[in-house]
Amino acid sequence: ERGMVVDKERTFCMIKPEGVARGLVGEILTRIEHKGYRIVALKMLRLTREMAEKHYAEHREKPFFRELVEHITSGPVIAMVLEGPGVISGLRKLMGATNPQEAAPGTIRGDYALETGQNIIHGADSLASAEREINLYFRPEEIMG
Ligand code: 3AN
Repeated sequence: ERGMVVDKERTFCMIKPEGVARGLVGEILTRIEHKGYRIVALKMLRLTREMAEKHYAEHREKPFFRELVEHITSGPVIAMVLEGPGVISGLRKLMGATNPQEAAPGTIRGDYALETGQNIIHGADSLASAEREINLYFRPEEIMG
């Protein structure tokens, strides 16, 4: 049934190194869980350069690509798969705007960040990105049904 499929929408989310270093993991997981999304996979890892370049492949030509890769590999991150109706766009709303100075109060970036390069959290921006990123970080058996 169609509704079932929509309820099972999944996205990829990452708490970036500065979020982990600043002790914001619990706060961020709380917001995600209180909203009603289900955490169906979660791990802490340190990205290799190779993984970071794959993750940010779409930004390869951007002037900040090098900085992005340096940053994301600078410390451990929390990688997650989240599930729930409309979770791809819903997570983006919880996160707030990419530039934290433009992110609304009440959003994660709006409440806890000031700089784009230190914006604490990543969320896939489309169904295609979500599928690609989930497969980059998790094997199917690591995701709880
Ligand atoms: P979002 O993370 O909101 O999807 P994207 O996909 O445009 O934003 O950018 C990916 C990451 O690249 C951002 N989270 C941010 O850390 C970094 N980034 C984006 N724009 C800039 C910029 N102008 N300068 C430095 N870093 C940037």
